[in-house]
Amino acid sequence: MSIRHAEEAGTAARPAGTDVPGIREVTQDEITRFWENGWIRLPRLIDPGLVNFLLERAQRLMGPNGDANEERLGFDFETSPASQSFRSPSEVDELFQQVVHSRQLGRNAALLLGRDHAQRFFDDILLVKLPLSQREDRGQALGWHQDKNPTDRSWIYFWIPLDHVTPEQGAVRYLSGSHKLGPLWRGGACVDLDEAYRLAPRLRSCEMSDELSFEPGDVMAHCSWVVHGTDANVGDRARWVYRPSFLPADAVYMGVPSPTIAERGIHPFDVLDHPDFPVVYQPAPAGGAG
Ligand SMILES: O=C(O)CCC(=O)C(=O)O
Ligand SMILES: [Fe+2]
Repeated sequence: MSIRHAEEAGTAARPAGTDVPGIREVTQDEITRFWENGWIRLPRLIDPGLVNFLLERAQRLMGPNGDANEERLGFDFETSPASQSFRSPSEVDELFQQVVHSRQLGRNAALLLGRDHAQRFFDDILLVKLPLSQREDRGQALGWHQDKNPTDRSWIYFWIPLDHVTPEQGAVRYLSGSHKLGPLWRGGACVDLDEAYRLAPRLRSCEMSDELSFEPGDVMAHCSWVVHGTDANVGDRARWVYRPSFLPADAVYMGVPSPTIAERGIHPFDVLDHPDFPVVYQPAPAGGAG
């Protein structure tokens, strides 16, 4: 069974670009809607059994309630007060590594971006939005923002709930179509909706996505420059989300301050050719099956 296979394989290091059982390909209809809106909900992209194994491993790293990990200063990003985070679980856990190094997530990134081109894995993070009632400093809304992108072309971000997520737990919401407006303000900077409309009046014409519920295995994908944010977790359970990111292998670093890139000796206008940003998907050679 695919689920057992994924867990058993969890101890063996495998080369980037290996297939992982239990991850499906995006459909043509999903690709079309993604490009219209800048985001897409992908029901059952991942086998729920595999997601459950990831949740168990996330809980080993962060505790059963997602609040027990000590912040590693200078390493875990300051995502507070919106969530408790654990950066780069794929560096310390083989199952996370297998999933983000899987050929399928890379290929899905290429398909969503609309160009059958090689893709790199960039980084990953666990984002646990704790109930506000329990931790006021780790469950607040995350303001409207575009993700920081230090390169010259769009990335793909997979927002992967590791457990059931309901609207009151603070799921991600998007301003549909806003990616077509390009970069609007400093990447990563979070603002309230009025300020977003003041900075970019055309955002008023972008419909806000509904707050959705998720079963384990359902995934959201979004591209660079789509404006998004989350509400607070006013529920009574922690919201577990895993968020890896991918970029085209030929994207070049534009020099936007990024310690993750610069400390690896990558200079402006270089591609991100480094073992920490492995190519996880290569298209089949011309003439081969795609
Ligand atoms: O859900 C979160 O905690 C963060 C969502 C977000 O901004 C993202 O995935 O880029
Ligand atoms: Fe974001």
